[in-house]
Amino acid sequence: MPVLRVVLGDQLTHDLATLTDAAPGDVVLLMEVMDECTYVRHHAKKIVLILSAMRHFAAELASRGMTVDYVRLDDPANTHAFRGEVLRAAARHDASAIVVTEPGEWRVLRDMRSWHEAAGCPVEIRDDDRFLCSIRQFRGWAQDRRTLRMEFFYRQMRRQHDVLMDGAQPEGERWNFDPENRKKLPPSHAVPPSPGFAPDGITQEVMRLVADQFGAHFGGVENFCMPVTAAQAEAALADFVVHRLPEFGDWQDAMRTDAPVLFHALVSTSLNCGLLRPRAVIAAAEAAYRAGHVPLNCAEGFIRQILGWREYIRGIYWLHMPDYARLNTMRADRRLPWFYWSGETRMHCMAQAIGQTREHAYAHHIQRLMITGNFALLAGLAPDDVDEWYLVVYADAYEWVEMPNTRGMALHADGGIVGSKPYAASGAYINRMSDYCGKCSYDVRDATGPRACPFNALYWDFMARHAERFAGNQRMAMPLRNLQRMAPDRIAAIRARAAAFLSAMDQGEMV
Ligand code: FAD
Ligand code: DLZ
Ligand code: SF4
Repeated sequence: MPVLRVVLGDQLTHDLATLTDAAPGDVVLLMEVMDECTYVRHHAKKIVLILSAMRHFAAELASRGMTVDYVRLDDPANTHAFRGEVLRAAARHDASAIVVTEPGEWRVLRDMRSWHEAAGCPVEIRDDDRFLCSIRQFRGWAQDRRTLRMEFFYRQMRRQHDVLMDGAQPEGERWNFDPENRKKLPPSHAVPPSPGFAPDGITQEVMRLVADQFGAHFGGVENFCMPVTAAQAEAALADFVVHRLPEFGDWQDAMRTDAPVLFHALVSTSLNCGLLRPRAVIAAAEAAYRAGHVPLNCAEGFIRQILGWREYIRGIYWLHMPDYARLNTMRADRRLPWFYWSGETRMHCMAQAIGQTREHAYAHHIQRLMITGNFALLAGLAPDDVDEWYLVVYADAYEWVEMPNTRGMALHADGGIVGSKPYAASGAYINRMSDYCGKCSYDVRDATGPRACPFNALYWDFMARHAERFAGNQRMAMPLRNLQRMAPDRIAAIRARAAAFLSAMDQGEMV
């Protein structure tokens, strides 16, 4: 009797824990199911990515001699749920056991834990060893700590995995080169093109399927060019290491009109569905530094994102779920305005971030955090709505990584588990880090007039609304002091401007 080895759409890694001990005769199950395509209305390009990558991966497994059972979306017997398909396959193959790797979302783990009740055979759920920190190790690290700051976690990971180390010391005698990495990109500075991959026959077939079945979802399938195989993902990584990593750190926080990628890596879609292994990405960046092709501030800044932030965010998710999904410390309850979907707003920064998201299912970190995330924080948008938006719109979004970034880092709805202070910023920050404000119909220097930048009024309104909450927070002392120094009639005018803006927005007016 064969072992049924279940591989989910974000587990497309040849040495996945599920597959390492596969014996001849075992069956690998991959399943395209409606439940996963529709539990949120994913961006059309995200569905193309997953289904195309699944089909390519299945073909690679078969070419390596493995027996693959691939359930397609149009299979008339498809139950369109993981559970239904696993049970059907277990019966079809008379499986002696089911082996699977832990999933990326709580709802799937809860479901998986009950498969054995109906399967009639044991179900083994294995650790996902593609991550460099297991869920158990993170729990151990978090135990007895009052605050879970990423920086300390990151240092431990550097030591443990001997990454960018000089003996027991960090390379360059510093753990973190962030202060060097906050430069504004000069208008004349050239940005290298980012690579794209022309859809092959498999991808084109999936694009037609997605356009047909999910035409009402956000975004479209047109111009799809993401990596869908490990070979393409590796080529994309190599392109980044040569052309963009050498300047990644310097312009990491910069934004420019009509330039969605800048010096970012574009590796999250491949990392998160398994086409790239984080260890390999980190090793490529470190090797480029050791070979003298990449300065330390860029190599360190990039490696921190993967060895630090990515692992830390996953640890936070599993440490705090399922309660994390209900946290709303700031008591934010405003519904998501329609322009998050349409991109129709006079705020040029928001129109850019949302428009690029709609077109590419991608926006870089500072756009996610300091434009759409910052606006949601300042305007008091409901975390459930905002979470859902981020899960829908990005091709790299799975709950384990989306939720702590959104609810925690961007919205501060977790009360400070992820960040010791909210990433709240006025228009001045956006003006400093981008060319957006010069092209906007609002005036970034104004906070009260009819053309005043909404981020300015909303920022001070946010500070005033939450002054008491943040009174004891040292990191909020400066903005709160500045607020206290303002004349009462100035504060009143700013808050009136914020209220008028929010009221217009709530009524669906063009803002
Ligand atoms: P780069 O900027 O080149 O960074 C390299 C890699 O570092 C990324 O590919 C990613 O794997 C990792 N990384 C960087 N920052 C983070 C982070 N904060 N958390 C986890 N990994 C990180 N990332 C996702 O992968 N999926 C999401 O659904 C997601 N949602 C986000 C929501 C919000 C509100 C915010 C603020 C950030 C979110 N991020 C998410 C993190 C980050 O924005 C993306 O990983 C990054 O933009 C992906 O593009 P890139 O590969 O070009 O990244
Ligand atoms: C995102 C996604 C989509 C759109 N479709 C499928 C699918 O048809 N089959 C599948 O195995 N996985 C899919 N996925 C990825 C899953 O949603 C993901 O594996 C879970 O969220 C667990 O992380
Ligand atoms: Fe955004 Fe304000 Fe700048 Fe316009 S002026 S781009 S709304 S920050």
